[in-house]
Amino acid sequence: MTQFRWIALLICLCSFQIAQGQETNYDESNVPDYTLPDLFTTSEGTLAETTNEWEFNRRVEIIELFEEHVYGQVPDHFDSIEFSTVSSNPEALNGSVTARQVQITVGRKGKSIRIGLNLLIPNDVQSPVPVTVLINHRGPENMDIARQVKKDFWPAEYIVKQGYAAAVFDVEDLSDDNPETYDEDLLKTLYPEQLEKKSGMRTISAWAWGAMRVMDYIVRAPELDQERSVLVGHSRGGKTALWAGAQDFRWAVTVSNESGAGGAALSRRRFGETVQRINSGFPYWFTPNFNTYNDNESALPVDQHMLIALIAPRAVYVASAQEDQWADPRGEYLSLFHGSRVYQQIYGIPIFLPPELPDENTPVHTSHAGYHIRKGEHDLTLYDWQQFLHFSNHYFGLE
Ligand code: GTR
Repeated sequence: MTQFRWIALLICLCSFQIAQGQETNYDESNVPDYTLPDLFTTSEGTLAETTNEWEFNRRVEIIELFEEHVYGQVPDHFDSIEFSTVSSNPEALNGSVTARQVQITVGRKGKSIRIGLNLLIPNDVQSPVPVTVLINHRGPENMDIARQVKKDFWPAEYIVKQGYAAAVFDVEDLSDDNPETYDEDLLKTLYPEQLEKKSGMRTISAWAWGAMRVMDYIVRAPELDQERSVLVGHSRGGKTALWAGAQDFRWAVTVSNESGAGGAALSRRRFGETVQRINSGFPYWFTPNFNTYNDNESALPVDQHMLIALIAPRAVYVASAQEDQWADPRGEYLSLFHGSRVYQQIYGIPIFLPPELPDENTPVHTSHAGYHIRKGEHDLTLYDWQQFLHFSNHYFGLE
């Protein structure tokens, strides 16, 4: 082969790889120029300036855009919901905590699904107690109510010591994290019509739906304080937390830990995991319409800063990890930075976040928006939980 042919073949292979989305960009200088969709300008070109214009017009429109193009719908209709206590031990953790297992049964059109909820509620705190809920996608070892298995992913002892109830549910009760079986629970049982729609719900929306049913329990449990509720998700769970918190006003604080692509990270930066990579790796997470934006992010009518904005005026927390470049820490921070403009502009709540990514292990906490980038790798650690609760304590006036 001549030298020319070799070069031609190499160019061809490289462009094929790029077309296949195999190249991962970790170089800031390769981030393309991009313009984010304006938070406040509606598709008709009008500007949302007042709380009413934001809440009843632009905000509603943004939710519909996320449903249509990214996550699919989260249906809010069902026929029945029941809560039953499966077990209760008021003497857990040397008598300091009540351990309770709850079963949530939701029915529609004669069929039903069940969600298990594990709770550890501190006994010595004045009721109703603030509550954290973890969206768990890492299996039973991260939600052991008997505390035989203890992991920092759900550091229940620490959480209850801070005076919060620690609650956790398993995403697999809603939708398996599996391309073959993801539709077997919530989707096929309660909302089969969603599978027919191009903007139908898939796993992230199914898991967000589950978080909303957990909130249905919290508002009915007299010992839990919905007004001091904190929804926490890590990675795929973080994407879910943001999508649930964006829609469900009942959560007081929404926490995204290292949620990356399709979570807090700005899609248009194409840094680390891209829309194309996530859609090919996890085709069952997002609505089929999201594929339209594979290597075509600038055509998206939304970007992830708008998801953050939907949470206002309630509090939002975004966390990153320095070695987790796949999740694009800078893109996660910039989402918070741009999205949090809504607090000041619509609600008159000043948020002073620095324009550049904060230093490692140096949390930046404002009254309604918090951020930290932790040293180390992709994970949900005790350090992360400590920052979430420190921020929440401040937001709830607990310190
Ligand atoms: C990765 C995926 C990310 C993130 C992560 C996780 O494989 O690409 O989007 O969700 O998994 O959930 O830990």
